[in-house]
Amino acid sequence: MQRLLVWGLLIVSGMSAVSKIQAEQTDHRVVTILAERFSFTPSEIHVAIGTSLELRIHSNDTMHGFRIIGNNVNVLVPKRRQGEAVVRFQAVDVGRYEFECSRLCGAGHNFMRGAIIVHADRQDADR
Ligand SMILES: [Cu+2]
Repeated sequence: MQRLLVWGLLIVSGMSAVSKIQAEQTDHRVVTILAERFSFTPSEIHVAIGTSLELRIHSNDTMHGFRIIGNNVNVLVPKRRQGEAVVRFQAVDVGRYEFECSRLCGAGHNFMRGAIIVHADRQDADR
């Protein structure tokens, strides 16, 4: 009986050590994006899986929108000098996550696109 208890304690302490390592490996990154007619800069953001990404989007001209396709993110980006939109994105799965302007802002509106690219390998992420 006592032996069983010792084993149980070993397993529990082993699990908490693993979750601690995972927590320490979570990268938090803040990226500032400039929105203007008709682009986002940067338009590609490369992160490693596990990254907690915070995007701070501000406009250099009129009001824009920022939508991540296939995700439920869709925010307004206030016009120049009126503040910024903050979007949080957890890089849970490897892949390419396209974003676009979601507010009709002029003739080139459809060109306002970009992507968050989530890599399995940390070395492929932006530094
Ligand atoms: Cu637009």
